[in-house]
Amino acid sequence: MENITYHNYQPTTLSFRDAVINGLSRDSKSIPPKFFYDERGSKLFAKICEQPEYYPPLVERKLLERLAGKIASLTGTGRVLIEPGAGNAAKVRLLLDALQPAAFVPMDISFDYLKSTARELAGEYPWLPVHAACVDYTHSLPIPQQAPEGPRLLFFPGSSLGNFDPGEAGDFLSLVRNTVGDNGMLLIGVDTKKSELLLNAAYNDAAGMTAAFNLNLLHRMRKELDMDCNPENFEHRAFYNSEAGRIEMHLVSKHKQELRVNGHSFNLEAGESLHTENSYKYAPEEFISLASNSGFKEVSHWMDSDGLFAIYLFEAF
Ligand code: AVJ
Repeated sequence: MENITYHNYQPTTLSFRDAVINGLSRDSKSIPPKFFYDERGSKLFAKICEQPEYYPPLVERKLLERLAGKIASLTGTGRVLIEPGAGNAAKVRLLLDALQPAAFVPMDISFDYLKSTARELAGEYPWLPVHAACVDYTHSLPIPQQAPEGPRLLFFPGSSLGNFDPGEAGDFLSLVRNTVGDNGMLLIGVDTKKSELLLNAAYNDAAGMTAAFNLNLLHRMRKELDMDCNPENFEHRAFYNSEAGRIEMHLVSKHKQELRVNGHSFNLEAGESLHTENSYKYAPEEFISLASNSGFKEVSHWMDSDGLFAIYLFEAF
């Protein structure tokens, strides 16, 4: 018997429709990046992670492989391990043997994807209780009641935090601080500031996976909201905004066009864009100070020799 429970904390339908109507109504049109991740989008993201230009997954994986034992010596074993946005849970597999968690709580916005991940994990790690929670982690981090008591460790790899504006990032870290409690710890992977050339290449891979991922939003709008928006009428744009310290992704309208949804109609000029994602980059001192404002004290942090990516271990204070 598999040691696994599933929980759906998602309101009946995540309101993609409301978010699209809302986002298209603004002066600067935008759609939140969490809507990238339907099943097709999650698969495209996994493809991005295999592209040579998109350095974060490989660099982070090498760091985690090298550091698993060290990290376990600092956290101890037997914690309840929580991972918001676990996706295919590729990263956590590098830690499970060393960390020997009392249970694993993967969270994801896509219930189908989460279920298949949980099933695979439970098969590969028969000793590990898995309590899967379908949730939009930008709103809450619900821990299933079946999860054991005991000290918690929240794992947030992949620089997912970069999607939040710095203010929201602080709020999210405070939510994490509340969720892990007084003996809690946070292990987080965060992308660093670096050469614009490398950053721009990472979000404009030659195989076009990032473009396909970005354009998938339009497929979703067509399929789920019945909108007449042809992905061919848009192009992918991604660039580093050095002043803001972030990558921006946009879907740029190739021509003047009209988008209709639920009786609303929105005009897009040629060259006008839908802003679909920010991905903030942090220098270590910036990030440590951000975390300390949310009640986390640095235990240690590590980077690869080129300083491309950083992993931080924090404890609650
Ligand atoms: C999952 C938010 C960390 O910002 O690098 C990758 C998403 N978007 N390529 C990132 C993403 C385009 C990714 N995060």
